[in-house]
Amino acid sequence: MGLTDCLFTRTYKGNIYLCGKIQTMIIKGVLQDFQEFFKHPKKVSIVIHTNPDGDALGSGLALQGILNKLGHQSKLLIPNMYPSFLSWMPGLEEALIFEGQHKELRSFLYESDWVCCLDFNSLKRAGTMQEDLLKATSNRMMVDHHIQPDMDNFSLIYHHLDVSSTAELVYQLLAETANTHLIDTTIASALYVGIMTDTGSFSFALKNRQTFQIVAKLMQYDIDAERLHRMVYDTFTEDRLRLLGHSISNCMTVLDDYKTAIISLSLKDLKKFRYKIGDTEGLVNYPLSMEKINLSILITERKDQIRLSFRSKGSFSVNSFANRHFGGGGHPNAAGATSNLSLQETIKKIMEVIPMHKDELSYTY
Ligand SMILES: [Mn+2]
Repeated sequence: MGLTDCLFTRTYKGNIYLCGKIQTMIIKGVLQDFQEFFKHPKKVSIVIHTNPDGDALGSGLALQGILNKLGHQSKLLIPNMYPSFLSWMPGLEEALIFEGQHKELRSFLYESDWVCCLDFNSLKRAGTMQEDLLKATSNRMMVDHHIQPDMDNFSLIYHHLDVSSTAELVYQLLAETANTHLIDTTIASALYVGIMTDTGSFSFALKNRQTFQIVAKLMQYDIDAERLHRMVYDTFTEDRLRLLGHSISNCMTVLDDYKTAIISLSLKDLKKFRYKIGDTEGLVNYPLSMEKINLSILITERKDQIRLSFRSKGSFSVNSFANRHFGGGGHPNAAGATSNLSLQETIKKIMEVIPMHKDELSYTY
């Protein structure tokens, strides 16, 4: 089976297309709609989610690169600041950040013919930008891989659960619409960063061989994969590495009976290590490196709310867990939520709900 053999093959409920072989794919619109989108130059806002990660930024910058080559006028619009370990990504200097540049951002957004939402499944994930997105009269497209996409607020949807990342989907979409010839080293590098970061350097979310086939194709564009890895993962400040050490040594609780580890960080902890955006990125993954741990939870106190990150290995769905107890969501093995309780109350709630999942967490993986 080729890269794109199975798409646009079966009609389902009128305008919604579901792939016949891979039931986890949802496409709203027909191939021609997507082709037309690329073909006719227009003004396009590319919007990514709050607290943007490597996949959001990588897929956004790649799509922007392609659209601009096709004569579109496109800009990357971001709800809040990106982490410093991704700030080197080419093209980011031209992006507009809602927090700080909302006037300029709004004027571009409201004049746009299309808004492309990348790496998020519902407008609420755009946080502070949600209201403006709803007000803007532009057409909306979603390209995403998060569970249960909002079908109603988008006229075109390109969505697949069983892919590594949105970057992988952007590549697929370019292949479908015969635009891969426009990929260059910079665009390929951006897509590579998306796939690399959403798979934790090719260690999870690897559900199909297509991920590696696409990476192999990206390598044809002379990308420097080793350098890209170094730029993202080996650029810690001393404070960030010491915060990691502190988190594990002093702030982690291991619940052996529930195969769970919890790290909680107060504002005081963050301040002590001069926290900067991105400094806790990846921290939630460390407890899973313990042999018997199936669930890892990171609780971080922020000025206005508590942030929760959940990771699991094996069958325990953190998407369901985050949704049931905190109204959050994400993927089966990686999800997030927020809490309006205090840090202590949030920890207490977690300690209360974990025992409810004892049986589900008891497996050996
Ligand atoms: Mn993603």
